[in-house]
Amino acid sequence: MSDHWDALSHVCGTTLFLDDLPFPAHGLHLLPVDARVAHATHLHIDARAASALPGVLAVLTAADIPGENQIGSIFQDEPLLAEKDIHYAGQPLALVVATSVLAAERAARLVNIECEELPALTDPREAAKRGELIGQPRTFQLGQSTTAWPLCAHLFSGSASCPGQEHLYLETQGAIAWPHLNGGLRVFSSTQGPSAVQRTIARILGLPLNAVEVEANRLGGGFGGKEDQASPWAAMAALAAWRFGRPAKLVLDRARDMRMTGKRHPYLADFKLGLDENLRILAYEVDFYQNAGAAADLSPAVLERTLFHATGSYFIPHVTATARSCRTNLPPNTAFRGFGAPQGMFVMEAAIARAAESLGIPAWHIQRANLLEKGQIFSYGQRVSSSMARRCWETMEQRFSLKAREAALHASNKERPRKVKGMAVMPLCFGISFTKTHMNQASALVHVYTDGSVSISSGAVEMGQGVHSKLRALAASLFTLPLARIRVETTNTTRNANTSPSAASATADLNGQALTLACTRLIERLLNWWTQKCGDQPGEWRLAAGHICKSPGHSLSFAALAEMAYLERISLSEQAFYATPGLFFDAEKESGHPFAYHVHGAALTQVTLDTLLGTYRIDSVQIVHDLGRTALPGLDRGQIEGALLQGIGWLTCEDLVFDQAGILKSHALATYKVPDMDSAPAQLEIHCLEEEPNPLSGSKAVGEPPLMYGIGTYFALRNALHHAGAALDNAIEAPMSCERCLRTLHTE
Ligand code: LUZ
Ligand code: MOS
Repeated sequence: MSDHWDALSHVCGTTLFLDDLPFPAHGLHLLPVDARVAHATHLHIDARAASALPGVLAVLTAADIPGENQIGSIFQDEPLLAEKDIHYAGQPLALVVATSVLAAERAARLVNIECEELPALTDPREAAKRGELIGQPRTFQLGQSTTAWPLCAHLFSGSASCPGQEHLYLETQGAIAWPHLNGGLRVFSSTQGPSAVQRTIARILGLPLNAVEVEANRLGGGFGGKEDQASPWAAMAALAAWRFGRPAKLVLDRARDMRMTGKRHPYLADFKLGLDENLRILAYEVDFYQNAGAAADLSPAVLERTLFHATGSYFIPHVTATARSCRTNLPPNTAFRGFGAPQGMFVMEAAIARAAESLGIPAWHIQRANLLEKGQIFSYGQRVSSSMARRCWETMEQRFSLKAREAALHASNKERPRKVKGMAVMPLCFGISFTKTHMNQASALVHVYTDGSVSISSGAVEMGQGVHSKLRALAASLFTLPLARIRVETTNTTRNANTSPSAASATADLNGQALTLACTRLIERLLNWWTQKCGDQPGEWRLAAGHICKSPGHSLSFAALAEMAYLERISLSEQAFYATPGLFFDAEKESGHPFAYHVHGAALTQVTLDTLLGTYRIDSVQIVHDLGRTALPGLDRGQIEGALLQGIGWLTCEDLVFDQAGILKSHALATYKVPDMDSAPAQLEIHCLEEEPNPLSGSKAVGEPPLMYGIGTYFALRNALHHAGAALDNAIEAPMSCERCLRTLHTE
């Protein structure tokens, strides 16, 4: 059997995603009308012809919003429906409400949009020059880099850019809203953050939060794209349901989803790196330009995580890392697996690659000389609490014979000049916790029914990552019951209030801890009650194999216990709350202890590049990963494989292209190439280290960290280009598509 609870229903096609939920014949179908230009003013919407079509109830605009036309969470800078100005192509302008999808489509085409077009700003450097910044630039500093430069034997500088990325969750954005009793609403949303959706709807409709119930059932993927950006669609559905007193449904088709939603942030960066004669990095200065798009969304938080990861897996005594969030006329970029860390780590690796190329040595000589050691300090003041950076590296180096591989590669390249091999190591260090300290909280609600079966609710959203399977296994082990006796419920704001989104790789940690508390307290209550009832001493009864037992022969099934507890009016329910202890961050000093722990690892990647065609294949990715002790190795392996492939896609084939006017050109799967089986490494080896388990739960967070192993593929390709004698310059640009390889090989 698979570790994943939904595996069977996924394979059989019976899992209920949002679009599969029952929807009545009298329900309303919605379609947003979006901007086709990236920047404009004097917007005028003429919906007379559209509204006159049969089956069309209304074309709603900003003027129809009864509450506040505002969906911004960190900053209040984004309307649900445009008012006077258009800030990006794909921005929602109006909402067609119709009795069928077809009628809505017809009407949407008839909505006449007039506006005065303005020049679009797409380049973050240009935006920064014009003062188009979201929030203040931020600087993390350790030591004093200016004093270190004169001490460096080698200095390197350059620039790097890394691309955005389309989330491409299999299930597109969508929501269904139902009018509910006493003026309330029940909303089903494909969201990672039911409480975020609830807040947005309440604000748009001017309702108290308790009038809005939000439920997330199963998601066909989120990847961060539904952390904040599931909210507008749910707010639109709620607006229509509230206005017309009928159920209303909005599901984006793929084309609209691709052009209307924000993506991973593209970044530009300038760097300067100084090494001593032993390849120790003495100083690093880096300056990031984050392309935030047209509104803040989660950009300031993403920016912060970039700074937290700007030095990757290395200890650098003198660091000055500055980052600014630049407002442009692109769709507002948002959370995406890794949340700014991949960009920070990419630039660090770019600087090291640049140094290695100049010195004519393998980059791993520099990497290895600078790995984090226990007790050292990050630029944000937290101490390194683990020796896993070096442990993972050494295991990788020995297990996968790094030195021998390097030698074999050179031999092969001499022999076969057309098929050139390249290699790179990618060490990993990823901080676990929401960087906003207050978000590190969770709750769980547990019911035991009188037949001894168990129902669990928490803030954890199941989006395919398997968190419900993890919670289920956890409860089963605490209750010593078979999995079949445990049910994990949908995620619902009336059962778990004020929840953080399922994000930051922390969902299983946070909700698992709350669940452990709830189950433990409930079990203790039942044991204590029963022990007293029997007149026995505390500790004489314990729970094992679905029974409570005293000595052999003295046992009672959990089901019988539950039934008796009910008859004696003992509560069979428990709610618990968990907040990660020890976290703090002083934003004035840019210093503190933001992470519960770090996840480490090292990946060795080898590629073969066809120097005539620019095509390549990934021969192997071999990973040593700091996983801790896991109860569900299949699930965790699935996360590692999936994240790796997503990371490979980001920096190789996924080429997100906006033109100068801010129009998305790669707006369909015909033009936006996602990784497929041919992108997967021919050989994939994952070796997990258990020796430093998560002190709380055994296994360490695994959702995001392995994405960053994909960075190794980029640098392995660059290494192959280097060996092929291509003219590499100081500007290190991604993605490394076959097209870019070909151009790099053949420009003189
Ligand atoms: N979301 C968020 C995240 O709101 N804060 C974070 O720190 C974070 N980190 C990773 C992924 N999502
Ligand atoms: Mo996220 S990038 O929603 O963990």
